[in-house]
Amino acid sequence: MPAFVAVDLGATSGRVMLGDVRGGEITLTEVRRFPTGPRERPGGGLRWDVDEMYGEILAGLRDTADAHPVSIGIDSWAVDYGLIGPDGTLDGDVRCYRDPRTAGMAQRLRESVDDATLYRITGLQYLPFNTIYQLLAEPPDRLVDKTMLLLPDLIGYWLTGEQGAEVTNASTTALLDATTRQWSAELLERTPIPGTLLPPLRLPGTRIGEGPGGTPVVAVASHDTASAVAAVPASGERFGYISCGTWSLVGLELPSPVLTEAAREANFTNEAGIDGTVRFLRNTMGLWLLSESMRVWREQGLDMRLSDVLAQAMAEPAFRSIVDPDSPEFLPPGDMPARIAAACAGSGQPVPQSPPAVARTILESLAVAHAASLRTASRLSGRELEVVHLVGGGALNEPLCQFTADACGLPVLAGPVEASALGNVFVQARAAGVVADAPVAAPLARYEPRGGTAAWESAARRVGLR
Ligand code: LRH
Repeated sequence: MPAFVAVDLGATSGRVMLGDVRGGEITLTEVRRFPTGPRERPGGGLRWDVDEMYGEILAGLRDTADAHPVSIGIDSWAVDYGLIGPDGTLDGDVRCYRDPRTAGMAQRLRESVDDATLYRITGLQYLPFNTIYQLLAEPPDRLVDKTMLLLPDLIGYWLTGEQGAEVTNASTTALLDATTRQWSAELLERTPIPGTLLPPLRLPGTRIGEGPGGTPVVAVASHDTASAVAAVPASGERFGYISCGTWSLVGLELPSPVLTEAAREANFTNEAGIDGTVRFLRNTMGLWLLSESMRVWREQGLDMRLSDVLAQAMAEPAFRSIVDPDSPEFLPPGDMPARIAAACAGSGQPVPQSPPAVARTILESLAVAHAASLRTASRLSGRELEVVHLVGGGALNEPLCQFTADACGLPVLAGPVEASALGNVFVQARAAGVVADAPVAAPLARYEPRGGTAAWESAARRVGLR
């Protein structure tokens, strides 16, 4: 039975998984799990401990050796990178996208490239941490003589010695042309970012090189969201997806980018998917709001499990207070419950007074945002939706799945939970000629919409979500 190793790095935990393929079906086994979360370096900003992550990955790979894997693939969150110097070593830290160092960089870029031009070229939604803004925040001489490797490409380089940029993740940098899928010569000309920084592009399914024990390392859809969407068990075209974990990535799979002014104004992104597909989606802050709240409550001495907080949240009154999950103040780590309280007070709504009340606000607000993004995606693309696939860790959050079905007025099919790892294995197995079709995983659960969507739409209007 051929086996493939998926290294799947998330913003709170990383996993090394073994994917066995039998009769076209992929079964995943977790070999190793380790925490990844960003750390503050005193005076040096928020960064990822990539050395520790790499040690964990190597340990996980050693544990898979007995399965004699056909290949290894790596995916992770987008946009963050390491700089490799002329001597081939990592120069400095890999900074976390939640670091506020990019403040003011959008304005600086506008001096040479206006927003409409940037969108026409890249099709990328404005997010303050897009790689282009992170690079502009670097001292310019730091970029001279360097090669930028996005995180999965950096791990791939350490494993094989080969440098490159996998295209699904490269599309999140705002340096890739969404139409040609090449680095944009126009942007390189008009910004101080040196073209020499960007390594050659590679497509999902190409061999990167030889890894530990001679096992090939294969480029997968190395952006975790691209891998997750490749694993959405949908049939037909009329589906929306929510890749729900730290972030909720909410949108549609399309054959070509939507680069209209309306799409730009709605802040929709056109990220590159496998086989030339486009992920037309909007980022919503996601379960980060809840996990960061839980972290703060625990620090304050709360002794409750997430499942208890969620159960008690269901006993709280409906629609008491709604926030826009994408308000910029929710992006950095910190006292999330206090920020949510301030947002409620600031919009004249009752301030949630307990962890379950805050959790209720978060769950309803996320569902409101999910529905708003799907409605907008459908309007902008002209595609009608019949069903929503919610994949990733959020598929285990029953209240969120139910509220999302209610707010969208559409059935929600939840699962698979490990969608990124599944998509990762799928691309490797296809490259090896072992499978042909996208993985089909039985949904964990189906949530039918209850009642009409009017109350949800009015909640959305309260915070100006469209
Ligand atoms: C999800 C994700 C998302 C990006 C963000 C930085 O893990 O890759 O698609 O926008 O992290």
